[in-house]
Amino acid sequence: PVTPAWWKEAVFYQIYPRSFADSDGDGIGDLPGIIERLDHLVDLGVDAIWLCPVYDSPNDDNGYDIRDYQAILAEFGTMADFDRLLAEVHRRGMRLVMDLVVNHTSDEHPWFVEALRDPASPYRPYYFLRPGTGEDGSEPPNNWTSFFSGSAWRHYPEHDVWALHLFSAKQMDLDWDHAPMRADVIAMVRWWLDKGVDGFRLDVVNYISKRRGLPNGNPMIGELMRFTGVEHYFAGPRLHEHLRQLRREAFAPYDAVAIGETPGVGIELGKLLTGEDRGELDLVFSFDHLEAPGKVRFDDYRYDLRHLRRVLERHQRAFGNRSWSALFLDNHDNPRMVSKVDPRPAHREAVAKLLATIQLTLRGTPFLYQGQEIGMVNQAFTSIDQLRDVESLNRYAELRSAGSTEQEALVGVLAGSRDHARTPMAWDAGPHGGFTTGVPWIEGDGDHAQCNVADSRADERSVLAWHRALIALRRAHPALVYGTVEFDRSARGHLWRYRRSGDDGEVLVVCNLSDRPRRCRPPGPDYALALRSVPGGGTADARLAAYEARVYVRR
Ligand code: ISL
Repeated sequence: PVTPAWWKEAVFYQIYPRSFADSDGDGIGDLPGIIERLDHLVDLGVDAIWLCPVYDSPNDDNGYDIRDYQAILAEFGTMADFDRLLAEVHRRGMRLVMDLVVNHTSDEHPWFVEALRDPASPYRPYYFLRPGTGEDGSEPPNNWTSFFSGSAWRHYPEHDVWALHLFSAKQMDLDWDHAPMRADVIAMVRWWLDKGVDGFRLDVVNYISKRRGLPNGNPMIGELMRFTGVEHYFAGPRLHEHLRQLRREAFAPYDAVAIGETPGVGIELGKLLTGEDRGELDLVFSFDHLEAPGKVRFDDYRYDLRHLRRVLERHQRAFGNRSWSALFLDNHDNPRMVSKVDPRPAHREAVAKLLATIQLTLRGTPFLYQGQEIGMVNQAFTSIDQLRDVESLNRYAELRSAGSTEQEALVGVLAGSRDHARTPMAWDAGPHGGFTTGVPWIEGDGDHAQCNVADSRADERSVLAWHRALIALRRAHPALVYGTVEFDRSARGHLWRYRRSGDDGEVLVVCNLSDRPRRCRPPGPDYALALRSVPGGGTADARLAAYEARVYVRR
């Protein structure tokens, strides 16, 4: 038996505001733009929105570098626009979850400005400001590296001090062991919850506790991506304690949902963080399924869906009834999964439908990312000038200074660039896909003529229609939320078959994970075919087309 909760039943939809809908023609998505498009989400059938950061920010990392937690980024609108958005979301019976970025702030946040300026400032201990090492202090305090290239330390020679930043040089890590800092964060979280937001997605929240003394990292660990130091903070000594305080003092009094973004925690720690008696998080995002073994995001390769099957089966078997997990394939930090699986346009729709089926019928809370519902794919970027993301640009510069040619450096960045997921949402076949009447902050490559919301709505066989049907099916069959999951051991390799069973009945899912047709004995007459992703053939058809998915309901 599973304890019921709205966030277990909900289908979430992630909005990346900068690229969703622009209402005023400045080329940048905004809050009024989101409001204008809310009915698309109602039509799709989603229950809740995760809104990426909309706070005041100098935008070094598109809002993940916050300057003021209690103000709205001017490009996105005003606090009045935000209040209207929240009211409009609630009026439609949906919920709104915001992004909480409290591992770090912008270097332009007043706390950091003060901390840097005045060594005696009460804000000094909010951050990791340390003297340099080496004879003249010209070496960083330790060997940790930034996720966005180079050392994790920024040197301020004029202040004779170094500041820790695990991400960009404008994203300064907060010291969670400092109680007054935690109290300020908790007050800020409560301020938003008082407004009525329904919860938060907590950015890299498993990184908040750093090992005291900040010892050097072992370069062998995290070697694949050259991240040195991770073992000292990816699940630091006081992580659970800090999460419990945040839960107790901020989330619990409002019954708000806490969704952790937790890169690298693995199954056991994921279970611990979401354990229902532990008072920490409700859901976690884990990332183990996103790359094939031995591969990293920047490798250019075809993703074999048998890997997805292996990881998800292991995860689903292990997670049990007392902890819960988020299910996602796309987000704003990753190239589009459809492109990774099979970049050939002829397979796009089938792959998009197959992925949707997996995501919406397995156990866990599905998070769709904008554009996924119409099958948006990666962009054919051809020049570094088209890229905007700080991670891509830093990596490119790093490769160039290590001796790569322009072409080599571009190739080294393209496959993994987060910008693939950040191109404008395609609303219609018009200029810039109806995203803006101006010049978009990042260009799309014209693909919106083939793939957009307006045309998809008019086509009952579209990827959009398939998402809508799956979401409706999920709503009609609680077994798809609370039921057990059982994987059919006789179906091997590319043929994936699993059952979701609950008090209300049973749903059977059959997937062909390959680009070749497969034979598959249809289930007996007890099962009615509810959905089939590839048109043609009858219920008893024993041949699955390339990437076909079918969903049967037991009579
Ligand atoms: O290892 C990583 C970097 O390549 C990732 O797992 C990284 O930790 C993760 O993508 C963190 O993402 C979140 O925090 C970042 C921000 O840039 C991302 O957009 C956000 O989702 C820093 O705030």
